Amino acid sequence: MSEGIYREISENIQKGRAKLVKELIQQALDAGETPEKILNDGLLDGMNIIGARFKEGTAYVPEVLVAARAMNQGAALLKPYLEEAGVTSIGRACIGTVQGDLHDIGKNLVKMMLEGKGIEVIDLGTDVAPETFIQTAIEQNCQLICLSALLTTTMGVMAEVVKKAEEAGIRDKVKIMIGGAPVDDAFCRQIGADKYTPDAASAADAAKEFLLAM
Ligand code: B1M
Repeated sequence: MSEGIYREISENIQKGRAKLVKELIQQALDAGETPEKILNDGLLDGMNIIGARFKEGTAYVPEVLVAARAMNQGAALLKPYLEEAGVTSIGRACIGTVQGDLHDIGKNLVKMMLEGKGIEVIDLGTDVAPETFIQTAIEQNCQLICLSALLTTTMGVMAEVVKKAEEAGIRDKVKIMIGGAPVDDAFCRQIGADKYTPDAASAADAAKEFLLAM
């Protein structure tokens, strides 16, 4: 199958045509294309382009929203193909986008990749208060707390989560992982979190490494 299929998926993500995106993904899968390449060169390429247009002011919120919906539906279709066959649970994580932040596409991708590594994931959704992460980790026995933030105005909430984990006396029992466009390794060290990863696949690798070492 030609590289054209990825361009078509990308273009239709940008136009928010969820149904067509799903049909194209199925065609690509049937033709033996790998789910990782479909995700990276098709879905994420489309989201990156609409993201750049949003930034320069040539795409607006409604267009970004329909693109996001197409992206989420396409990613859901790919999910079973990205999961490692027959894996049993190696641990439990809770994940969410921090308080004040409604972006969930990256968080959903991280969730999907974690599940693909055999990690049970409790998805707290978006706009999640620091206390909710801590309470969930305690009540549900989560070894990992995974935080996503896309806004410079909300990344500070991650520091609150670290602080509340210390106050609750669970800091040495959980690993706190962070990610999202405005954060980096230096910020991770600054707030005392355990790991920053730049993308969903490396987040899943790091999570697995933590759980196997715990
Ligand atoms: Co918003 N938005 N947005 N937005 N939005 C950004 C983030 C922005 C950079 C666009 C811009 O202006 N340049 C900008 C933030 C600027 C800043 O803070 N510096 C911005 C803004 C300003 C806003 C609003 C304030 C706009 C407004 O209303 N005036 C508003 C805020 C609402 C709120 O949250 N309170 C807003 C709203 C929205 C929409 C609702 C329209 C929509 C979200 C829809 C949804 O999520 N369901 C939206 C979108 C889609 C974007 C952009 C275009 C795309 C984000 C995205 O989904 N990318 C974004 C611009 C951009 O990024 N180019 C933008 C694809 C996704 C796969 O990437 O989430 O980065 P990402 O996830 C990556 C990695 O970061 C990583 O893995 C993923 C890839 O594998 N990752 C982790 C993420 N979490 C991780 C956790 C980990 C590890 C890795 O460990 C736990």
